[in-house]
Amino acid sequence: MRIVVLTGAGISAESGVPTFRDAGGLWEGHRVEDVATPEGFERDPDTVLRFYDARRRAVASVIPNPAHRALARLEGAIGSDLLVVTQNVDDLHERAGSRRLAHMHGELRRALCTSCGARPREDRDLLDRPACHECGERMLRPDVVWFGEMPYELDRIEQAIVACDVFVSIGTSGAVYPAAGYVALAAAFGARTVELNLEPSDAVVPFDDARAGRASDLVPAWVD
Ligand code: BJW
Repeated sequence: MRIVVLTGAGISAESGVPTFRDAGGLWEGHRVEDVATPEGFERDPDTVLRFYDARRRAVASVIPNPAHRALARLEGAIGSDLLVVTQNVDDLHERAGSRRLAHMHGELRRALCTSCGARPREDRDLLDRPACHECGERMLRPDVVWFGEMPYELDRIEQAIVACDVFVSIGTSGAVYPAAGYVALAAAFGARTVELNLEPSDAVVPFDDARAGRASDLVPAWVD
């Protein structure tokens, strides 16, 4: 049975990573257009770099929770029949042991060189303007996908969705495209669709099975 799992901020919430759109969420104190658009970065790069440096350091201090670990166990059981597509820029899935993973909105622990396009692993604060390992320019930004930019690995993700038997959405509000459209794509190609979320999301089409609760309870129960 081929399974595609789409994860969002809700799966990392119980590890201590704030979600975006809940009260007190990540955008609190920031306008989305100031910190998560290319235009915001152009206007005020220091504010954006400070925001992402702080988040990268915060994520380094938290650990995967039972939901991340359950998905890693599922990969251990079914191997290449599973693809985890995450919208999250943290690395909690890989730290839990997942390897078949697509980071469609990029990764906080990587930088993107705006001069040569290199995407090096980068643990230094980007606000300090470190030089690119490839070309030496001091023009690094976080390797994350902002509004108006093209998400990563779309071909691989869509091929897996149209071929899957089960599509599972975990901890995402369904507010951001193209990820929000994946349940409709999966349903159109005959997959059974399942949602595991604190509360039912704003999905474009209803899920076949929607379970409400905390990811750290629902995901292990669904996997095991
Ligand atoms: C729990 C829980 C617990 C809490 N247990 N659950 C079509 C229509 C309209 C607009 C568009 C459209 N297509 C494109 C657009 C424009 C735009 C868009 O979607 N705008 C919307 C505002 C409508 N999209 C884009 O610009 C995208 N690019 C693009 O489309 O390129 C062109 C293209 C064309 C054709 C095909 C393909 C592409 C890029 C979007 C980039 C999003 N980037 C961000 C920031 C990343 C960097 C960073 O982290 O700062 O990604 S925005 C932010 O939202 C982040 C997230 O990955 C993303 C999704 O958020 P998520 O994960 O759903 O979090 P929340 O907070 O919204 O929800 C949390 C959920 O968890 C809630 O439901 C809670 O209930 C639940 N929860 N605790 C279980 N313990």
